[in-house]
Amino acid sequence: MANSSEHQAFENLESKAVSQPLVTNIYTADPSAHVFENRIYIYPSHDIDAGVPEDDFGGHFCMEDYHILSMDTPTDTKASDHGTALHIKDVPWAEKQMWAPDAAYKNGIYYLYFPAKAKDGAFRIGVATSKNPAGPFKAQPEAIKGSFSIDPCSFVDEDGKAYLYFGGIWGGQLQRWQTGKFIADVKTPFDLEPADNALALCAKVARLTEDMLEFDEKPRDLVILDENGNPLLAGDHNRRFFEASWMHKYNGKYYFSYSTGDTHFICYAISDSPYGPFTYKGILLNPVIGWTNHHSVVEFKGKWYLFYHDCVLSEGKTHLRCVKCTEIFYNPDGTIQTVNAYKL
Ligand code: FUB
Repeated sequence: MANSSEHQAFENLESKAVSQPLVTNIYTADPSAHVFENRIYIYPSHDIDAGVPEDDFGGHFCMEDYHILSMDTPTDTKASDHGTALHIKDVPWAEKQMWAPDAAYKNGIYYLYFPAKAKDGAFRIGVATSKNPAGPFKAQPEAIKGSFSIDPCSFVDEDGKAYLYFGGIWGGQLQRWQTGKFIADVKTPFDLEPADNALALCAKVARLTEDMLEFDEKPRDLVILDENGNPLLAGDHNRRFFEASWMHKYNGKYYFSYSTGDTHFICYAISDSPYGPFTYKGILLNPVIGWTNHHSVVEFKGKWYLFYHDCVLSEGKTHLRCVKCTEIFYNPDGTIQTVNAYKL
């Protein structure tokens, strides 16, 4: 905190928080929640303070491992920390920055999908496997072929087909892949961002192979349309995709939710197909304390929950976050009531 009035403003907001940190022994972020074996498992980033100065590329998010959390029910006030499930030293292709992960279960195996920067400076997405939802996980020796950028979200549909959603702009590098090859030489993360009146960059989606270890197809654009059926534009910062993909299904419809990055919302869009196109529907979560906003949505015993993070535990340090949970509510027309993480 820079000064006492900022500190006071922070304390006022903190006292209005609707949920408390699920763990306080470590900093955690980007919670991907799933119900495995009748228990809630949370796959978060593990934030650390390694003294890397803050920059626009996100260099200060310099995480080195993953810890998996679990809870009996989402209404527990505390989660259990299962310790280190995967460390970067055990991932042959990865050099640094283990960002937001996700997990899936299929045919008796748990899969952990995670992004990290490879030695050439490009983010790639890796996969690791375990027989246990809490790990430890063993990484594949190479990143998923054809993978790039960050924030993988795995989704296994009711017909057994599995998909990986991913991508993030700015520090997440999506804008550096527009030619199909990684453009290594940029001065800022904004260099290759499309003009405001051009189409927004899209999140990507690819079906996974039966063994869940590779893409079964070339990643496709996940297009988000506005209320008139037009794709969102790059200048539409309140609605366009930035990072933090999440997919869930409710009443037979596909809900794609994501962060708008520099405007700090979690928004959502609905489709009849896992590939889209999706139609923008609104804000799921208003901005939280800290720059980033990241989430997941999961059903447990007939109720729906939003997992998210903020920076309350570190008194506002943007790279030291804590995961939280709150119930969400659908309207009869399938839209979701916007969550405010702090009482108004
Ligand atoms: O945790 C590092 C990055 O911050 C994530 O990959 C983004 O989604 C943002 O939450």
